[in-house]
Amino acid sequence: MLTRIDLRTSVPAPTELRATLPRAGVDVDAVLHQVRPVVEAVRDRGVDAVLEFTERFDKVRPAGVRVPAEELKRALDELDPVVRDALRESIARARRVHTDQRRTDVTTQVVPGGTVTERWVPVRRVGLYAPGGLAVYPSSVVMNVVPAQVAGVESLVVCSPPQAEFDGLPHPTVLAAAALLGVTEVWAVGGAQAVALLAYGGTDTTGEPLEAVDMVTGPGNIYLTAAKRMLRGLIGIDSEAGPTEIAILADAGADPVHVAADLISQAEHDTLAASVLVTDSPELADAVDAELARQVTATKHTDRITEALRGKQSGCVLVSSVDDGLSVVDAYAAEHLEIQTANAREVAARVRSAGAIFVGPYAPVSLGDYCAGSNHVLPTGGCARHSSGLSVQTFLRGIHVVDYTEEALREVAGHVVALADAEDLPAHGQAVTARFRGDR
Ligand code: HSO
Ligand code: ZN
Repeated sequence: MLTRIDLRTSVPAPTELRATLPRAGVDVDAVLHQVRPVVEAVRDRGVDAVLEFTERFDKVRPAGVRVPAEELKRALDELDPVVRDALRESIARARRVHTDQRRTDVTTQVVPGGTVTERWVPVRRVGLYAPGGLAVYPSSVVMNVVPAQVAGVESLVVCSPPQAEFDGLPHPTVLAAAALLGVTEVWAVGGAQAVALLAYGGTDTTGEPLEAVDMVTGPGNIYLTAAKRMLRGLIGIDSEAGPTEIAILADAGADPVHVAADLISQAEHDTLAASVLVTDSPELADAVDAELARQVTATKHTDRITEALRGKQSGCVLVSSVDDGLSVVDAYAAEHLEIQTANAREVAARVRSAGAIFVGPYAPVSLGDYCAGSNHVLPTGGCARHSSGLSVQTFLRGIHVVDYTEEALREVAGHVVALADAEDLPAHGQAVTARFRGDR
């Protein structure tokens, strides 16, 4: 079922290796021309334009953008208690992990009388996006809201696309998750128009203001991602999210039933989702293929999963050792990486690039999707080489506060002047010496 790539004789150097490995070719730039008119219309005509695009893309015209408070309450009241308890557990575990990510201000005494303090200040207002599409994502509401709340963000709005099936409201479980988290502001808007409205703000059909935000986070489709790329700068964004990915580094001791189940679990998201097995055992590769064939027909979303597993973004990479496997998974830099080898903890400790690492036989990616306590908004498309997933840090800015006494400045003045002169920026030096004119 998975296309094989045989690297048993040699593993190329990282750059070439990256080009060899399977990956979805998602071209965000190619849709920018479609997204630009949407963004500009929302900038110029506000909510009128938003509702037109919503009608066109989501096939429903909500009465307004902001979801009334009674709808949030109703969604929570009507939520299946089993799901409510599960969401509560997910929130509690995520809060535990994210609380430990909080930063404390650090003051460094650089010289006597001269200090630099790094002061951590939360972004004031953020927009958090939970996608619609093929599935419903209340868990993504949790994963966005928890780090923002723990960071101390003072004002946040959750956005999710309106559903025709629910009279133009976002999915009720998304609303219920927001309510459970104590979120009071939810907008029924999705796609590029959501990012544009978050960036520019507007006025709702009720006359109420829809306040612009400083930052937008959360995964979405390619149009939402294109809008984030376009508006970055005016607003902050997290890393751009592409289709979800799972890579599994497994040896002969791994259980093919579990490996196949985990590959299938992420293929379930999207026909473009990537499932990649890296193994030094051709026997395991065969057994996983057989299991995939068996399990795919026995699960609900067979068509979508089959297309994802057969797509050029998925595959099985054969290597001659776990060490070589590590080179492969580092070059690939998966959003999610499972280590199902002997000494999984030691192998995992040697990984340099992945959005999140799942260690051993009892840490499947779907645990992390919902209830591990870790965050599931993670870098895709190889961005794990340079970026991390969503965390409290995402919503904080480290401001350097510089505090020097007269003496401390006088003592370093000569060096500032020398560097300013070396850069042919003498006025920089003069700004320092102006303070010590009387000295000369
Ligand atoms: N695996 C997805 C997150 C998710 N899975 C939400 C289920 N619901 C991207 O990390
Ligand atoms: Zn998932």
